[in-house]
Amino acid sequence: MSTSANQERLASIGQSGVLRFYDSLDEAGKAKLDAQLAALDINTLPGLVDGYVKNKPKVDLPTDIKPVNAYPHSSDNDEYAKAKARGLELLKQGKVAAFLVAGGQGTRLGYEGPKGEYPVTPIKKKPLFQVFAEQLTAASKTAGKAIPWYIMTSDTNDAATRAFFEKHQYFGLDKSLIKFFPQGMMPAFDKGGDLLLASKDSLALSADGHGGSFRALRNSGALDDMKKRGIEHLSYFQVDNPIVKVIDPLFIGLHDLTGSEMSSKTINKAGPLEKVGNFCIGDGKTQVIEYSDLPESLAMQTNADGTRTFDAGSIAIHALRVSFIDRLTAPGSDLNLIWHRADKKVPFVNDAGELVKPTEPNAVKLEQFVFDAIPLASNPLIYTTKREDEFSPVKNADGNDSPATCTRDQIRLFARWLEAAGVSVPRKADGEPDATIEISPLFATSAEELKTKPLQVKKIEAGQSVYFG
Ligand code: UD2
Repeated sequence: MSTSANQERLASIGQSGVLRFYDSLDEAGKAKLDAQLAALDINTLPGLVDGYVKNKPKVDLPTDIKPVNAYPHSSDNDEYAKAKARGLELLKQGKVAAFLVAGGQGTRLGYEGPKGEYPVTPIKKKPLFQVFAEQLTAASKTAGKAIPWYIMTSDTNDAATRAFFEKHQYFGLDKSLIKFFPQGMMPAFDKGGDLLLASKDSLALSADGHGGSFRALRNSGALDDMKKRGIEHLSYFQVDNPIVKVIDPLFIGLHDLTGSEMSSKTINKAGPLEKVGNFCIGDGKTQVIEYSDLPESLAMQTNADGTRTFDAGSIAIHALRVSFIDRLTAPGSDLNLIWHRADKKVPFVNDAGELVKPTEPNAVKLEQFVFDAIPLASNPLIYTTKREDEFSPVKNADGNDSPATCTRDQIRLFARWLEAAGVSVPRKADGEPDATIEISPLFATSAEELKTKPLQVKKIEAGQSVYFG
Protein backbone atom coordinates (compact mmCIF):
# COMPACT_ATOMS: atom_id res chain seq x y z
CA MET A 1 0.00 0.00 0.00
CA SER A 2 1.32 3.47 -0.84
CA THR A 3 0.03 6.89 0.10
CA SER A 4 -0.75 9.65 -2.31
CA ALA A 5 1.61 12.59 -2.03
CA ASN A 6 -1.53 14.71 -2.10
CA GLN A 7 -3.22 13.01 0.84
CA GLU A 8 -2.53 15.65 3.46
CA ARG A 9 -3.35 18.57 1.23
CA LEU A 10 -6.64 16.97 0.26
CA ALA A 11 -7.51 16.10 3.85
CA SER A 12 -6.92 19.71 4.89
CA ILE A 13 -9.63 20.88 2.50
CA GLY A 14 -12.05 17.98 3.07
CA GLN A 15 -11.52 16.44 -0.39
CA SER A 16 -9.99 13.06 0.54
CA GLY A 17 -12.91 11.30 -1.16
CA VAL A 18 -11.10 11.36 -4.49
CA LEU A 19 -8.54 8.96 -3.01
CA ARG A 20 -11.13 6.37 -1.99
CA PHE A 21 -10.02 3.87 -4.64
CA TYR A 22 -6.33 4.82 -4.45
CA ASP A 23 -5.19 1.63 -2.71
CA SER A 24 -6.78 -0.53 -5.39
CA LEU A 25 -5.00 1.25 -8.27
CA ASP A 26 -1.94 -0.07 -10.04
CA GLU A 27 1.20 2.09 -10.14
CA ALA A 28 0.20 3.75 -13.42
CA GLY A 29 -3.24 4.61 -12.06
CA LYS A 30 -1.78 6.06 -8.89
CA ALA A 31 0.71 8.13 -10.87
CA LYS A 32 -2.05 9.42 -13.15
CA LEU A 33 -4.30 10.54 -10.32
CA ASP A 34 -1.38 12.04 -8.41
CA ALA A 35 -0.31 14.05 -11.45
CA GLN A 36 -3.83 15.41 -11.94
CA LEU A 37 -4.06 16.38 -8.28
CA ALA A 38 -0.63 17.97 -8.29
CA ALA A 39 -1.68 20.14 -11.23
CA LEU A 40 -4.64 21.55 -9.27
CA ASP A 41 -4.29 24.78 -7.39
CA ILE A 42 -5.62 23.06 -4.27
CA ASN A 43 -5.49 26.17 -2.07
CA THR A 44 -8.05 27.91 -4.22
CA LEU A 45 -10.58 25.04 -4.17
CA PRO A 46 -12.34 25.83 -0.86
CA GLY A 47 -12.96 29.41 -2.01
CA LEU A 48 -14.35 28.21 -5.32
CA VAL A 49 -16.58 25.64 -3.61
CA ASP A 50 -18.02 28.26 -1.25
CA GLY A 51 -18.29 31.04 -3.79
CA TYR A 52 -19.51 29.14 -6.85
CA VAL A 53 -20.60 25.59 -6.07
CA LYS A 54 -22.43 25.44 -2.74
CA ASN A 55 -23.77 28.93 -3.33
CA LYS A 56 -24.73 30.16 -6.75
CA PRO A 57 -22.61 33.23 -7.43
CA LYS A 58 -24.60 36.45 -7.50
CA VAL A 59 -24.28 38.24 -10.84
CA ASP A 60 -22.96 41.65 -9.92
CA LEU A 61 -24.45 43.72 -12.68
CA PRO A 62 -23.16 47.27 -12.90
CA THR A 63 -25.69 49.76 -11.55
CA ASP A 64 -25.27 52.06 -14.52
CA ILE A 65 -25.39 50.28 -17.90
CA LYS A 66 -24.99 52.32 -21.07
CA PRO A 67 -24.52 51.33 -24.70
CA VAL A 68 -20.96 51.18 -25.92
CA ASN A 69 -19.55 53.75 -28.30
CA ALA A 70 -18.19 51.52 -31.05
CA TYR A 71 -16.11 52.52 -34.07
CA PRO A 72 -18.54 52.36 -36.98
CA HIS A 73 -18.18 50.19 -40.06
CA SER A 74 -16.99 52.31 -42.95
CA SER A 75 -14.99 51.69 -46.05
CA ASP A 76 -14.11 55.28 -46.82
CA ASN A 77 -12.45 57.04 -43.98
CA ASP A 78 -9.02 58.62 -43.44
CA GLU A 79 -8.52 57.24 -39.96
CA TYR A 80 -9.20 53.71 -41.19
CA ALA A 81 -6.85 54.14 -44.15
CA LYS A 82 -4.09 55.14 -41.71
CA ALA A 83 -5.02 52.24 -39.43
CA LYS A 84 -4.81 49.74 -42.28
CA ALA A 85 -1.41 51.07 -43.32
CA ARG A 86 -0.24 50.79 -39.70
CA GLY A 87 -1.55 47.22 -39.48
CA LEU A 88 0.32 46.25 -42.63
CA GLU A 89 3.48 47.88 -41.32
CA LEU A 90 3.23 45.93 -38.04
CA LEU A 91 2.75 42.72 -40.02
CA LYS A 92 5.74 43.46 -42.20
CA GLN A 93 7.81 44.06 -39.07
CA GLY A 94 6.78 40.65 -37.71
CA LYS A 95 5.01 42.18 -34.73
CA VAL A 96 1.70 40.34 -35.14
CA ALA A 97 0.79 36.70 -34.53
CA ALA A 98 -2.45 34.78 -34.92
CA PHE A 99 -3.97 33.19 -31.83
CA LEU A 100 -6.61 30.49 -32.14
CA VAL A 101 -8.48 29.19 -29.11
CA ALA A 102 -9.39 25.60 -29.87
CA GLY A 103 -9.53 23.96 -26.47
CA GLY A 104 -13.30 23.57 -26.35
CA GLN A 105 -15.31 20.52 -27.34
CA GLY A 106 -17.76 20.35 -30.22
CA THR A 107 -20.45 18.87 -27.98
CA ARG A 108 -23.39 20.79 -29.49
CA LEU A 109 -22.21 20.00 -33.01
CA GLY A 110 -21.98 16.34 -32.09
CA TYR A 111 -18.48 16.07 -33.57
CA GLU A 112 -16.12 13.81 -31.63
CA GLY A 113 -12.67 15.06 -32.62
CA PRO A 114 -11.13 18.54 -32.39
CA LYS A 115 -13.65 20.96 -33.89
CA GLY A 116 -11.00 22.41 -36.21
CA GLU A 117 -11.07 19.12 -38.16
CA TYR A 118 -14.67 19.73 -39.13
CA PRO A 119 -15.11 19.85 -42.96
CA VAL A 120 -16.66 23.23 -43.53
CA THR A 121 -16.20 24.72 -47.01
CA PRO A 122 -18.95 24.37 -49.63
CA ILE A 123 -17.13 22.34 -52.30
CA LYS A 124 -13.74 21.09 -51.14
CA LYS A 125 -15.01 20.43 -47.62
CA LYS A 126 -11.81 21.83 -46.19
CA PRO A 127 -11.49 21.54 -42.44
CA LEU A 128 -11.68 24.74 -40.37
CA PHE A 129 -7.96 24.45 -39.55
CA GLN A 130 -7.10 24.46 -43.26
CA VAL A 131 -9.20 27.56 -43.94
CA PHE A 132 -7.32 29.44 -41.21
CA ALA A 133 -3.95 28.09 -42.42
CA GLU A 134 -4.65 29.23 -45.99
CA GLN A 135 -5.67 32.66 -44.74
CA LEU A 136 -2.39 32.88 -42.85
CA THR A 137 -0.41 31.83 -45.91
CA ALA A 138 -2.16 34.57 -47.88
CA ALA A 139 -1.69 37.22 -45.18
CA SER A 140 2.00 36.31 -44.78
CA LYS A 141 2.46 36.70 -48.53
CA THR A 142 0.82 40.13 -48.52
CA ALA A 143 2.90 41.21 -45.52
CA GLY A 144 6.12 39.82 -46.95
CA LYS A 145 6.72 38.23 -43.56
CA ALA A 146 5.66 34.87 -42.16
CA ILE A 147 3.06 35.20 -39.41
CA PRO A 148 3.44 32.90 -36.40
CA TRP A 149 0.37 30.99 -35.23
CA TYR A 150 -0.33 30.06 -31.61
CA ILE A 151 -2.98 27.39 -31.13
CA MET A 152 -4.48 26.69 -27.73
CA THR A 153 -5.70 23.14 -27.29
CA SER A 154 -6.76 21.23 -24.18
CA ASP A 155 -5.75 17.86 -22.74
CA THR A 156 -8.84 16.44 -24.43
CA ASN A 157 -7.76 17.32 -27.97
CA ASP A 158 -4.09 18.32 -27.90
CA ALA A 159 -2.64 15.07 -29.28
CA ALA A 160 -5.36 14.73 -31.91
CA THR A 161 -4.91 18.34 -33.04
CA ARG A 162 -1.14 17.97 -33.42
CA ALA A 163 -1.58 14.67 -35.27
CA PHE A 164 -4.08 16.27 -37.66
CA PHE A 165 -1.69 19.08 -38.58
CA GLU A 166 1.18 16.62 -38.96
CA LYS A 167 -0.92 14.37 -41.21
CA HIS A 168 -1.75 17.35 -43.43
CA GLN A 169 1.83 18.68 -43.52
CA TYR A 170 0.72 21.75 -41.58
CA PHE A 171 -1.36 22.79 -44.58
CA GLY A 172 1.74 24.18 -46.23
CA LEU A 173 2.79 26.38 -43.31
CA ASP A 174 6.27 26.33 -41.85
CA LYS A 175 5.96 24.00 -38.87
CA SER A 176 8.38 26.09 -36.79
CA LEU A 177 5.92 28.98 -36.89
CA ILE A 178 3.09 27.02 -35.27
CA LYS A 179 3.04 26.57 -31.53
CA PHE A 180 0.44 24.32 -29.93
CA PHE A 181 -0.09 24.49 -26.19
CA PRO A 182 -2.75 22.98 -23.94
CA GLN A 183 -4.83 25.14 -21.65
CA GLY A 184 -5.47 24.40 -17.99
CA MET A 185 -8.11 22.00 -16.74
CA MET A 186 -10.64 22.48 -13.95
CA PRO A 187 -12.23 19.71 -11.91
CA ALA A 188 -15.99 19.23 -11.83
CA PHE A 189 -17.72 19.27 -8.44
CA ASP A 190 -20.89 17.60 -7.27
CA LYS A 191 -23.52 19.98 -5.94
CA GLY A 192 -22.18 19.48 -2.39
CA GLY A 193 -18.75 20.71 -3.49
CA ASP A 194 -16.93 17.35 -3.62
CA LEU A 195 -14.56 16.67 -6.51
CA LEU A 196 -15.93 14.09 -8.94
CA LEU A 197 -14.03 11.11 -10.30
CA ALA A 198 -14.44 10.23 -13.99
CA SER A 199 -12.86 6.84 -13.26
CA LYS A 200 -11.16 5.36 -10.23
CA ASP A 201 -7.83 6.83 -11.33
CA SER A 202 -8.98 10.10 -12.86
CA LEU A 203 -10.71 13.30 -11.81
CA ALA A 204 -13.60 14.58 -13.93
CA LEU A 205 -11.72 17.42 -15.62
CA SER A 206 -12.64 19.89 -18.32
CA ALA A 207 -10.97 22.88 -19.95
CA ASP A 208 -10.95 26.03 -17.82
CA GLY A 209 -12.60 28.29 -20.42
CA HIS A 210 -11.10 30.54 -23.09
CA GLY A 211 -10.30 32.97 -20.28
CA GLY A 212 -7.79 30.33 -19.21
CA SER A 213 -5.83 31.28 -22.30
CA PHE A 214 -4.01 34.08 -20.47
CA ARG A 215 -2.67 31.68 -17.84
CA ALA A 216 -1.91 29.05 -20.46
CA LEU A 217 0.02 31.51 -22.63
CA ARG A 218 2.32 32.22 -19.71
CA ASN A 219 2.59 28.71 -18.25
CA SER A 220 3.26 27.06 -21.61
CA GLY A 221 6.11 29.40 -22.51
CA ALA A 222 4.13 30.80 -25.47
CA LEU A 223 4.30 34.29 -23.97
CA ASP A 224 8.09 34.08 -23.66
CA ASP A 225 8.26 32.80 -27.21
CA MET A 226 6.26 35.81 -28.41
CA LYS A 227 8.49 38.22 -26.55
CA LYS A 228 11.56 36.57 -28.05
CA ARG A 229 10.13 36.92 -31.53
CA GLY A 230 9.27 40.57 -30.92
CA ILE A 231 5.52 40.01 -31.26
CA GLU A 232 3.46 42.89 -29.89
CA HIS A 233 -0.09 42.01 -30.87
CA LEU A 234 -2.21 38.86 -31.12
CA SER A 235 -5.12 38.43 -33.48
CA TYR A 236 -7.48 36.27 -31.38
CA PHE A 237 -10.19 34.12 -32.95
CA GLN A 238 -12.35 31.07 -32.26
CA VAL A 239 -12.25 27.74 -34.01
CA ASP A 240 -15.86 27.69 -35.21
CA ASN A 241 -16.03 30.58 -37.69
CA PRO A 242 -14.52 30.02 -41.16
CA ILE A 243 -15.29 33.54 -42.42
CA VAL A 244 -13.35 35.24 -39.64
CA LYS A 245 -10.56 37.48 -40.92
CA VAL A 246 -7.72 35.68 -39.22
CA ILE A 247 -5.56 38.73 -39.86
CA ASP A 248 -7.26 42.09 -40.37
CA PRO A 249 -4.70 44.89 -40.86
CA LEU A 250 -7.33 47.61 -40.30
CA PHE A 251 -8.46 46.20 -36.96
CA ILE A 252 -4.90 45.55 -35.77
CA GLY A 253 -3.76 49.00 -36.87
CA LEU A 254 -6.67 50.74 -35.16
CA HIS A 255 -6.00 48.75 -31.99
CA ASP A 256 -2.34 49.77 -32.09
CA LEU A 257 -2.82 53.44 -32.95
CA THR A 258 -5.43 53.99 -30.24
CA GLY A 259 -3.22 52.44 -27.56
CA SER A 260 -5.82 49.78 -26.86
CA GLU A 261 -4.69 46.82 -24.79
CA MET A 262 -7.63 44.67 -25.83
CA SER A 263 -9.90 45.33 -28.80
CA SER A 264 -13.01 43.55 -29.97
CA LYS A 265 -15.16 43.31 -33.04
CA THR A 266 -18.90 43.70 -32.75
CA ILE A 267 -21.87 43.17 -35.05
CA ASN A 268 -25.42 44.41 -34.77
CA LYS A 269 -27.46 41.72 -33.09
CA ALA A 270 -29.89 39.64 -35.15
CA GLY A 271 -32.59 40.25 -32.53
CA PRO A 272 -32.81 41.73 -29.04
CA LEU A 273 -32.35 38.36 -27.36
CA GLU A 274 -29.73 36.84 -29.65
CA LYS A 275 -27.48 34.53 -27.65
CA VAL A 276 -24.29 36.56 -27.88
CA GLY A 277 -22.58 38.69 -25.28
CA ASN A 278 -23.46 42.41 -25.25
CA PHE A 279 -20.79 45.10 -25.29
CA CYS A 280 -21.83 47.77 -22.78
CA ILE A 281 -20.35 50.48 -20.60
CA GLY A 282 -21.04 49.31 -17.07
CA ASP A 283 -20.23 51.76 -14.29
CA GLY A 284 -17.91 53.55 -16.67
CA LYS A 285 -16.06 50.47 -17.92
CA THR A 286 -16.31 48.74 -21.29
CA GLN A 287 -17.39 45.16 -20.74
CA VAL A 288 -19.40 42.24 -22.06
CA ILE A 289 -22.63 41.32 -20.34
CA GLU A 290 -23.72 37.81 -21.35
CA TYR A 291 -27.14 37.57 -23.00
CA SER A 292 -28.37 35.56 -20.03
CA ASP A 293 -27.43 38.38 -17.63
CA LEU A 294 -28.62 41.44 -19.56
CA PRO A 295 -31.99 42.45 -18.08
CA GLU A 296 -34.70 41.93 -20.68
CA SER A 297 -35.89 45.54 -20.24
CA LEU A 298 -32.47 46.70 -21.46
CA ALA A 299 -32.25 44.09 -24.21
CA MET A 300 -35.59 45.31 -25.58
CA GLN A 301 -34.88 49.04 -25.13
CA THR A 302 -34.98 51.19 -28.27
CA ASN A 303 -33.73 54.68 -29.12
CA ALA A 304 -35.89 57.56 -30.30
CA ASP A 305 -35.23 56.53 -33.92
CA GLY A 306 -36.42 52.98 -33.26
CA THR A 307 -32.97 51.35 -33.34
CA ARG A 308 -31.93 49.01 -30.54
CA THR A 309 -30.07 50.67 -27.67
CA PHE A 310 -28.03 47.58 -26.77
CA ASP A 311 -27.18 46.22 -30.18
CA ALA A 312 -23.46 45.52 -29.99
CA GLY A 313 -23.10 41.74 -30.05
CA SER A 314 -19.80 40.03 -29.26
CA ILE A 315 -18.41 37.68 -31.91
CA ALA A 316 -15.34 36.72 -29.94
CA ILE A 317 -12.78 38.33 -32.24
CA HIS A 318 -10.15 40.34 -30.40
CA ALA A 319 -6.76 41.97 -30.72
CA LEU A 320 -4.58 41.64 -27.65
CA ARG A 321 -1.40 43.42 -26.72
CA VAL A 322 1.29 40.98 -25.61
CA SER A 323 2.30 43.47 -22.88
CA PHE A 324 -1.29 43.31 -21.57
CA ILE A 325 -1.15 39.52 -21.28
CA ASP A 326 2.21 39.88 -19.57
CA ARG A 327 0.77 42.40 -17.10
CA LEU A 328 -2.33 40.30 -16.36
CA THR A 329 -0.38 37.13 -15.69
CA ALA A 330 2.75 38.51 -14.02
CA PRO A 331 3.62 36.51 -10.90
CA GLY A 332 1.81 38.16 -7.99
CA SER A 333 -0.66 39.94 -10.25
CA ASP A 334 -4.09 40.07 -8.63
CA LEU A 335 -5.88 40.74 -11.90
CA ASN A 336 -8.02 37.64 -11.62
CA LEU A 337 -10.87 36.92 -13.99
CA ILE A 338 -14.10 35.82 -12.38
CA TRP A 339 -15.33 32.24 -12.78
CA HIS A 340 -18.60 31.37 -14.45
CA ARG A 341 -20.65 28.47 -13.18
CA ALA A 342 -22.35 25.97 -15.48
CA ASP A 343 -24.54 23.13 -14.22
CA LYS A 344 -23.84 20.08 -16.40
CA LYS A 345 -24.37 16.37 -16.70
CA VAL A 346 -21.00 14.88 -15.80
CA PRO A 347 -20.54 11.07 -15.70
CA PHE A 348 -18.90 10.03 -12.44
CA VAL A 349 -17.80 7.01 -10.41
CA ASN A 350 -20.00 6.42 -7.35
CA ASP A 351 -18.92 5.02 -3.99
CA ALA A 352 -19.49 1.47 -5.25
CA GLY A 353 -17.02 2.14 -8.05
CA GLU A 354 -19.67 2.13 -10.78
CA LEU A 355 -19.80 4.66 -13.58
CA VAL A 356 -23.01 6.69 -13.41
CA LYS A 357 -24.28 8.59 -16.46
CA PRO A 358 -26.66 11.21 -15.10
CA THR A 359 -29.74 12.26 -17.01
CA GLU A 360 -30.04 15.56 -15.12
CA PRO A 361 -27.31 18.12 -14.38
CA ASN A 362 -25.47 16.73 -11.36
CA ALA A 363 -22.30 18.75 -11.40
CA VAL A 364 -20.84 22.21 -11.49
CA LYS A 365 -18.17 23.19 -13.98
CA LEU A 366 -16.26 26.45 -13.75
CA GLU A 367 -14.87 28.45 -16.66
CA GLN A 368 -13.26 31.81 -17.20
CA PHE A 369 -14.15 33.99 -20.19
CA VAL A 370 -11.62 35.96 -22.19
CA PHE A 371 -13.89 38.99 -22.53
CA ASP A 372 -13.86 39.50 -18.75
CA ALA A 373 -10.39 40.95 -19.31
CA ILE A 374 -11.80 43.90 -21.27
CA PRO A 375 -12.56 46.04 -18.18
CA LEU A 376 -8.96 45.46 -17.06
CA ALA A 377 -7.54 46.80 -20.32
CA SER A 378 -6.50 50.39 -21.08
CA ASN A 379 -8.37 52.11 -23.91
CA PRO A 380 -10.42 49.06 -24.92
CA LEU A 381 -11.69 49.53 -28.45
CA ILE A 382 -14.82 48.12 -30.07
CA TYR A 383 -14.99 48.06 -33.86
CA THR A 384 -18.19 47.35 -35.78
CA THR A 385 -18.12 44.88 -38.63
CA LYS A 386 -20.80 43.19 -40.67
CA ARG A 387 -22.16 39.80 -39.78
CA GLU A 388 -22.31 38.68 -43.41
CA ASP A 389 -18.64 39.53 -43.90
CA GLU A 390 -17.11 37.99 -40.81
CA PHE A 391 -19.36 35.84 -38.70
CA SER A 392 -20.98 32.51 -39.45
CA PRO A 393 -19.97 29.96 -36.84
CA VAL A 394 -20.62 26.24 -36.84
CA LYS A 395 -21.98 25.49 -33.40
CA ASN A 396 -25.09 23.31 -33.70
CA ALA A 397 -25.86 20.24 -35.78
CA ASP A 398 -29.02 21.89 -37.20
CA GLY A 399 -30.81 25.21 -37.19
CA ASN A 400 -28.93 28.43 -36.42
CA ASP A 401 -25.15 28.45 -36.59
CA SER A 402 -25.07 25.00 -38.18
CA PRO A 403 -23.07 23.51 -41.09
CA ALA A 404 -26.06 24.36 -43.35
CA THR A 405 -26.20 28.06 -42.43
CA CYS A 406 -22.42 28.32 -42.56
CA THR A 407 -22.27 26.82 -46.07
CA ARG A 408 -25.05 29.18 -47.15
CA ASP A 409 -23.23 32.20 -45.70
CA GLN A 410 -19.92 31.27 -47.35
CA ILE A 411 -21.63 30.93 -50.73
CA ARG A 412 -23.43 34.27 -50.23
CA LEU A 413 -20.13 35.95 -49.35
CA PHE A 414 -18.24 34.49 -52.32
CA ALA A 415 -21.12 35.39 -54.63
CA ARG A 416 -20.98 39.03 -53.47
CA TRP A 417 -17.21 39.13 -54.02
CA LEU A 418 -17.60 37.71 -57.52
CA GLU A 419 -20.36 40.15 -58.43
CA ALA A 420 -18.23 43.03 -57.15
CA ALA A 421 -15.49 41.75 -59.48
CA GLY A 422 -17.91 41.81 -62.41
CA VAL A 423 -18.81 38.12 -62.58
CA SER A 424 -22.46 37.32 -63.15
CA VAL A 425 -23.87 34.98 -60.49
CA PRO A 426 -27.27 33.32 -61.05
CA ARG A 427 -29.82 34.07 -58.34
CA LYS A 428 -32.96 32.16 -57.36
CA ALA A 429 -36.32 33.88 -57.00
CA ASP A 430 -35.62 34.44 -53.28
CA GLY A 431 -32.29 36.11 -54.12
CA GLU A 432 -30.04 33.24 -52.98
CA PRO A 433 -27.14 32.36 -55.32
CA ASP A 434 -28.18 29.49 -57.58
CA ALA A 435 -24.73 27.89 -57.61
CA THR A 436 -22.21 26.37 -55.23
CA ILE A 437 -19.18 28.61 -55.00
CA GLU A 438 -15.96 28.40 -53.06
CA ILE A 439 -13.00 30.78 -53.12
CA SER A 440 -9.81 29.59 -51.50
CA PRO A 441 -8.04 32.16 -49.32
CA LEU A 442 -5.01 31.32 -51.47
CA PHE A 443 -6.91 32.82 -54.41
CA ALA A 444 -8.43 35.86 -52.68
CA THR A 445 -9.31 36.87 -49.13
CA SER A 446 -11.57 39.82 -49.97
CA ALA A 447 -13.67 41.38 -52.69
CA GLU A 448 -10.93 43.98 -53.29
CA GLU A 449 -8.30 41.30 -53.79
CA LEU A 450 -10.55 39.32 -56.10
CA LYS A 451 -10.96 42.38 -58.31
CA THR A 452 -7.21 42.38 -58.94
CA LYS A 453 -7.22 38.76 -60.23
CA PRO A 454 -7.53 37.83 -63.88
CA LEU A 455 -10.80 35.86 -63.79
CA GLN A 456 -11.39 33.36 -66.60
CA VAL A 457 -15.02 32.96 -65.59
CA LYS A 458 -17.31 35.89 -66.43
CA LYS A 459 -20.60 34.13 -65.79
CA ILE A 460 -21.60 31.28 -63.52
CA GLU A 461 -24.40 29.06 -64.79
CA ALA A 462 -27.36 28.03 -62.64
CA GLY A 463 -26.65 24.91 -60.64
CA GLN A 464 -22.89 25.01 -61.31
CA SER A 465 -20.21 24.23 -58.72
CA VAL A 466 -17.25 26.55 -59.13
CA TYR A 467 -14.07 26.49 -57.09
CA PHE A 468 -11.48 29.28 -57.30
CA GLY A 469 -8.21 27.94 -55.94
C1 UD2 B 1 -19.09 32.38 -27.43
C2 UD2 B 1 -19.41 33.60 -26.56
C3 UD2 B 1 -20.59 34.37 -27.10
C4 UD2 B 1 -20.34 34.75 -28.56
C5 UD2 B 1 -20.01 33.49 -29.36
C6 UD2 B 1 -19.60 33.87 -30.77
C7 UD2 B 1 -18.80 32.71 -24.40
C8 UD2 B 1 -19.22 32.37 -23.05
N1 UD2 B 1 -19.71 33.17 -25.21
O1 UD2 B 1 -20.15 31.45 -27.25
O2 UD2 B 1 -20.81 35.56 -26.36
O3 UD2 B 1 -19.30 35.68 -28.63
O4 UD2 B 1 -18.94 32.74 -28.79
O5 UD2 B 1 -19.29 32.73 -31.51
O6 UD2 B 1 -17.66 32.63 -24.74
N2 UD2 B 1 -12.71 27.40 -25.96
C9 UD2 B 1 -11.47 27.05 -25.51
N3 UD2 B 1 -11.37 26.56 -24.25
C10 UD2 B 1 -12.43 26.43 -23.42
C11 UD2 B 1 -13.70 26.79 -23.90
C12 UD2 B 1 -13.81 27.27 -25.18
O7 UD2 B 1 -10.47 27.15 -26.23
O8 UD2 B 1 -12.25 25.99 -22.28
C13 UD2 B 1 -12.83 27.91 -27.34
C14 UD2 B 1 -13.57 26.95 -28.24
O9 UD2 B 1 -12.70 25.97 -28.77
C15 UD2 B 1 -14.11 27.91 -29.27
C16 UD2 B 1 -14.40 29.16 -28.45
O10 UD2 B 1 -13.59 29.10 -27.33
O11 UD2 B 1 -13.13 28.21 -30.24
C17 UD2 B 1 -15.86 29.38 -28.11
O12 UD2 B 1 -16.31 28.45 -27.23
P1 UD2 B 1 -17.81 28.08 -27.05
O13 UD2 B 1 -18.28 27.31 -28.21
O14 UD2 B 1 -17.97 27.47 -25.71
O15 UD2 B 1 -18.54 29.53 -27.03
P2 UD2 B 1 -20.05 29.87 -27.30
O16 UD2 B 1 -20.43 29.43 -28.64
O17 UD2 B 1 -20.87 29.37 -26.18
